[in-house]
Amino acid sequence: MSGFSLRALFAGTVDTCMVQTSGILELQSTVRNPTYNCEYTREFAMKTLRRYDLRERLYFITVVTYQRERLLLLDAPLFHRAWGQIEPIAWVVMVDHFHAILETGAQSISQIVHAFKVRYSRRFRDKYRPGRVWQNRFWDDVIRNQSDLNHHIDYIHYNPVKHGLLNDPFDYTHSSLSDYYQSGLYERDWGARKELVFEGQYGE
Ligand code: NI
Repeated sequence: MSGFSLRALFAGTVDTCMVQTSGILELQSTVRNPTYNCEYTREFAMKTLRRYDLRERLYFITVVTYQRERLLLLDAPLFHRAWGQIEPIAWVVMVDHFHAILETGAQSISQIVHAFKVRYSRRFRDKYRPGRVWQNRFWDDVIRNQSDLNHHIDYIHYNPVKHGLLNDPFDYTHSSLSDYYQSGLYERDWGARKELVFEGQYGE
């Protein structure tokens, strides 16, 4: 992980109570939280996120390998190297697809994903085999607001459970969940107590 820091995304310290609504700890500024009996001082997400144009600049994406070949964990670090200067805000790599949230700037989401695919494919072919690595198309969805962002981050971190690999999302190492946990943004038992159901489409 190079440039991106969760502290930048979740900056702006406030004295308040935090409650856990989905997975990401969110602010409820006027509500005391009996569960946590809180006298919390914590990093708060929404202030800093207002700097982003959430309607146009953060994207959830799903990218699938060619013919769903199960190749993405052959070289797990390659996923990060192939982004270049881009640092996914949240990510999960499964064997035949990945989900991520990206911030776009000068480049469009299509340009960013295309550049990633080209870098990844080149290195993969050098190391393993010739031929295609990725499906041509990918799924993208604009992040509309803070709660939509949290929802999609949760979706990403819960994905290994959704796909039936395990029951506790914290047992899966190929995602950004541990980074979020270390930043205090998840409770350790999140996602393992009961099945979570996410409405909507995600390009699975
Ligand atoms: Ni998935």
